Amino acid sequence: MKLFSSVNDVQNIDSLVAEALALKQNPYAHQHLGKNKTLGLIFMNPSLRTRISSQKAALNLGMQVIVMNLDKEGWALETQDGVIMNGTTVEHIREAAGVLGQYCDIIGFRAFPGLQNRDYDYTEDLFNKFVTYCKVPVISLESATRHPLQSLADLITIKEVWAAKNPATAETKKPKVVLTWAPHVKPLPQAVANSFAEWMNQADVNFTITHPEGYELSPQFAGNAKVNHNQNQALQNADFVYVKNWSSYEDYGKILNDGKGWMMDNEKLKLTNNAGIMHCLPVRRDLELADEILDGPNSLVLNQADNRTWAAQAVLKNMLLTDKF
Ligand code: AN0
Ligand code: CP
Repeated sequence: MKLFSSVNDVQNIDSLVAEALALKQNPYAHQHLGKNKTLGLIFMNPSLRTRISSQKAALNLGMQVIVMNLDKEGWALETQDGVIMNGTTVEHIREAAGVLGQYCDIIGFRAFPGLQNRDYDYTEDLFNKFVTYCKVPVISLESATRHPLQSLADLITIKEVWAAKNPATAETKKPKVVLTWAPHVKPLPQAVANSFAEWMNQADVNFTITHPEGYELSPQFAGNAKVNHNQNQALQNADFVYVKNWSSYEDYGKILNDGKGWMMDNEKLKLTNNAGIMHCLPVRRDLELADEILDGPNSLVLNQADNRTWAAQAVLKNMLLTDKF
């Protein structure tokens, strides 16, 4: 694997999940694989989980890790070609990425969307330019439209919990997975929801999306998933509920309503099949998700965060094993 930017970069998602679960059982089994290899983690936006879990994964494989918050610690980046750089930008992405690729064997890169111009964000211009100019394998640490390491960790969590709950029938019985929109006060990217939908559409699950009207995801990501604007109906008999806010794709980057009545709480939990409740974190308590859920027995948010390490380690191991190395 030379690029991990979406589910389409993975040959077999079940094998990748199995690989991650094997690494979770035996984290140091390949501790010499990364000897004298350097992972660079380059952030244009904040991070807690992605930053630390990716470092941990690389250290488990014996790699060296360099981290840079490029938006704050680097020179102001120009991304457009053919501009005379007589304004505020100091360094072009062509040189910045080219230089970073010389120092690192694999690079993780995070760049959120501006949420101003849908066409621009959905071309993944910045992420794709970084991939082109750094010339080494790249892992998305969340780009404008996707967060694949998160989605892989989410799938690992679902498979793991489902197998533990149904030891005899996990292989034959599909869980019902519901992605539900949640309220928020800031316009957030669609990336986590897009990516989760893209992975669930390829996984062995029954998948439903619920959100208020106007929050339809891009058809490219929603695919053939069932969409229900009635949250209570959608939650019926759910085995897993994935809670996430996103801003509108149609009325791009906008918050369309106050989201009253959409927060997942213990009342709504009763509609489900005692569902595991998921969120990628960071979560705003009692706005996106009720305290009582986060502090209760159904919350899987820490399981998901734990699985971020094994997701990253499975991807890194795969990259270290490609012909290039
Ligand atoms: C980001 C998002 O929604 O894409 C990162 C989530 C992992 N969340 C926030 O900005 C709060
Ligand atoms: N879930 C996630 O990606 O968290 P961070 O933004 O803290 O990395």
